[in-house]
Amino acid sequence: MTIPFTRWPEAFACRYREKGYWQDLPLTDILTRHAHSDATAVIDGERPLSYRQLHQASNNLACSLQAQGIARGQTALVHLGNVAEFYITLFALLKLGVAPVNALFSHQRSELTAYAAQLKPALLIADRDHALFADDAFIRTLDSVRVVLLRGEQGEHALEAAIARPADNFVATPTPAGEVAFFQLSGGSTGMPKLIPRTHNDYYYSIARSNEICGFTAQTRYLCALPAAHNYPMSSPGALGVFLAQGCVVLAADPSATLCFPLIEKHQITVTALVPPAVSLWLQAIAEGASNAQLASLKLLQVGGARLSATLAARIPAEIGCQLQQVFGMAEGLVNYTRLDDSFDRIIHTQGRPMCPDDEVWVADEHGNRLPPDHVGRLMTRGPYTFRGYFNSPEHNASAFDVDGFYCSGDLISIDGQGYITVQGREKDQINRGGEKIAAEEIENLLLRHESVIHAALVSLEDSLLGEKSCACLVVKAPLRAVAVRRFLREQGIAEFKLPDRVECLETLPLTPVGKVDKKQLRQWLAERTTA
Ligand code: AMP
Ligand code: DBH
Repeated sequence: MTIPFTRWPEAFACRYREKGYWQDLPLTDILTRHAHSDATAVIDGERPLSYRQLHQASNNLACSLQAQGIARGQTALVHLGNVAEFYITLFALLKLGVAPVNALFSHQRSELTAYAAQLKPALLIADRDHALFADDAFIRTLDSVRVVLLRGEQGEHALEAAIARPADNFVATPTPAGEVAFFQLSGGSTGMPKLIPRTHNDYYYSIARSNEICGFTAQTRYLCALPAAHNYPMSSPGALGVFLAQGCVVLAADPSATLCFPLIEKHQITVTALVPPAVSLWLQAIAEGASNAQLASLKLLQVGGARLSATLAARIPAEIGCQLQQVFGMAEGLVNYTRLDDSFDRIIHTQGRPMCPDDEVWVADEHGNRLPPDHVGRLMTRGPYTFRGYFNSPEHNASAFDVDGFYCSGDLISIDGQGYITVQGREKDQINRGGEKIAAEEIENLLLRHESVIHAALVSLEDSLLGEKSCACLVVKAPLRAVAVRRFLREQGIAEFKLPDRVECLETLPLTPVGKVDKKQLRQWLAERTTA
C-alpha cells in the first residue's frame, strides 16, 4: 500500500538521480548512520540523549507500535511540542514506513480535525500537556484512529512507556526512498489547510545540501527555539541537518531572550534559527541590559519565515555579535540562503539564492510571461526538492501549478543579475504574522459561522514588531465587539496566532470590478483610520 502523490515526471526523476541529488536513501539513514555513536544528539531540559539512545528509543517505539498493529503504508497524526519525543516519534514512524503529519503545537481542534479528515490516520501521538488532550473528548472524534499514545500519560497509552520498553529484533521497513516519507504543513491560502507530501529523496537532499551551505558539522550546536515541526527548524538545515552532521540539538520551548540567552551560554550554542520578530526582541533585550556576552559562542544566526528589514538585519552583527544568514524557504520545497561568504550588502539586502543548481526559479508577469532581471512578479519554481502537488487537492493544484509543473508560491519577488532574490510582496491571500502564516479564507469561513456576521474579510495590518497583524473586517447584523469575535473563534478551536488582532465593523465591504472583496482598498482604509 503506497500513499498516492503527484510524482515528478520520469525524465526529471532520472536527472535528479544522475546528478546525485536523489540518493535513494531513506530519511532514517540520517540517524542510523550514527547508531553506535555516544555523541549527544538532543538535549531536552536536563535530559541529554546520545545518538545510540535516540536510535534505540525510536526502535523501541516502532516495535511497540508494530505490536499494536501499526504498519507500513498507514499515516499518523502527531501533535508534540519541542521535546525529545518529537524526534524519537519522527524516526520511529519513518522506520515503520508510517507517514506522519506533524501538527504545530499551537494548532487546535480545527486544524487537527482538518488534517485527520484528509489523512485518516490510524495512529495519534499527542501530549497530555496540551489543553486539547487534557481529556479524551477530542480523541473520540477522530474516527480513523485505532492506536493512541500520549506523552505525560500513565498506563497502556503512555508514550514514555512505549519508548522505554526494549525492542527485540526490530527490523526497520521504511517506505521506498522515492515514496512519501511524511507530510509537511503549508501556511496555506485556502479554506482547508493543505498537506505537502515529502519523499525521502527530496527531503534528504534539501537537508544535506543545506548542511553544505550552512557549514553544519559534528561541532555544530543548534538551538531549536522555533516549533520543531516547522519545515524551517526541521530541515533548513534544522535539527535533521544537525543529526546528519552528528552535531547536537538543544531544545527551547520558545525563542524568548530570557529562555534562550542562558541556554546559549550553558550549551555553547553555535547556531540558531529565528523569525524577524524574535530578532527584534533579542535586540531589545540586549539594549535593555541583557548581556550579549552570554551569546559569545553563537557564530551564525539564521533569520527567515518573514521579511527581515535591512535596518534590523544590519544591527545583528554588531549587537548580537554573530554572522547573519537570511533564509527564504517554504514547506513546499524551494529554500534560498544568503551564503556565508556573501558580501555584507547582499546579506542584509537580499533573501539569498536557491540552494540547488537545478532549482529553476523565474519571475512571471500576470500573463505568465518571463520577466527580465530586477522586475517584480510572481515566483515560479520547480526542482529536485520542490513538490509537484498538494495531497488530494486536484482543484487547488490546477491553479497552484502551471502546465510545466512550476509551482507558483504566491510570493512577489525580483531576481537580480546574479540570481539573488528579494521578496517584494505577496499575491496569495495570506497574512504573515511574524512568520506564522494565516490563510485569510480559513478564518473568514469561521467568522461567517457567527450568527451576526453577514460578510467577513481578513486583511493584514502593518506592525512594527510582527511585520503584519490581522484585522477582521465585518459587515454585521448586530454590533459585535472584538473580544466577542475572538472568543467565538477560540471556541471554533483554532490556533491562537490566527485570532484577529483587530476587528472593524463596516456598512459594506469594498468590491473590485469583478465583485471580489477589494482587500487592497480595505488595507488602505485601515491604514488611514489608524493614522487619523
Ligand atoms: P509556508 O507556506 O508556511 O511554508 O511559508 C512559506 C512562505 O513564507 C513563503 O512563501 C513566503 O511567503 C514566506 N517567507 C519565508 N521566508 C521568508 C523570508 N525570508 N522573507 C520573506 N518571506 C518569507
Ligand atoms: O517560512 C517557511 O516556511 C520557511 C522559512 C525558512 C521554510 O519552510 C524554510 C526556511 O524551510
